[in-house]
Amino acid sequence: MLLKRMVHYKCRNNKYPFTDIQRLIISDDLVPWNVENKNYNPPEYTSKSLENKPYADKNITDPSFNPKWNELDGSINRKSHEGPYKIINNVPLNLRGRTGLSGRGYLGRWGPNHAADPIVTRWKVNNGEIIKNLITMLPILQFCAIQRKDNNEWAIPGGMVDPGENVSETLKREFMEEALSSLELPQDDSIKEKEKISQFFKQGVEIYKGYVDDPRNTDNAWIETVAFNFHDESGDAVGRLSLKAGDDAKNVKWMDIDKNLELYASHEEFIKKVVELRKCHW
Ligand code: RP5
Repeated sequence: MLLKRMVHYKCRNNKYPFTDIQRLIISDDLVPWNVENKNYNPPEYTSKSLENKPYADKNITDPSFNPKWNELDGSINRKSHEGPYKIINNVPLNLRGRTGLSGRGYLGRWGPNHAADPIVTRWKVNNGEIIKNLITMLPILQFCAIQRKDNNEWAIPGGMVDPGENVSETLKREFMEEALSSLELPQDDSIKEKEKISQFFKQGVEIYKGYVDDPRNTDNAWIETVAFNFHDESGDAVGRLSLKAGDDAKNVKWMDIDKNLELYASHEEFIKKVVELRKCHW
């Protein structure tokens, strides 16, 4: 069966984040690369802030830049979770199609930029009883949400996978940095707590793997993620820890899940998949 992929819209028809660069306006039908659009000539933008950054590729025209597209390139993973992507004139083409902007924007890598998203959940309780929604009569699930410092949007506390890093390590690390502010903890602090958290992060369920409709995506660079649900059924593991925003997060909280959620990038879509898995209120 052919899987219908979502059309991206958060990286289309708007200004590129924190710039005055307006993307070319592209209607839904003109998004796919295989639909001819002879006059397509989008503006180009690659942030100067990427120059000489250890996590960033060189300019595509730099003769010393010889990436192995669609492969594991040393410790840099240039493979997409969704199979091979096309290269035209030595530049990767966005998996979902046109975004109205060429270049790399703020993204470090040409092609896929790999992220990981830990969706940590617990039941909403009152005096030990799980609270149900009065209309659907289904239990209410909460997830640990952070408010991003860059644009104030609420999101899953995800982050980029470091070169050579195992995704399971990224999932735990990002949660600890953004939701528990682990970067501020003294090294020897609460060793028992850390052990408990490590155990908790061993029992995740994969929810989604692939393209993210992130506002930073361009025609030649995009974010992909692996999202895992880590559920604290009893609420005694991570569910009872005091959350503290850290690193790229300005706020953190347990957020009730329902269909009115408005989250960063494709994060609502990932939460919806957790709802199906946990059979809870939406
Ligand atoms: C989203 O951006 C991913 O789903 C992940 O949550 C996040 C990674 O970017 P940073 O938070 O590191 O900026 O597309």
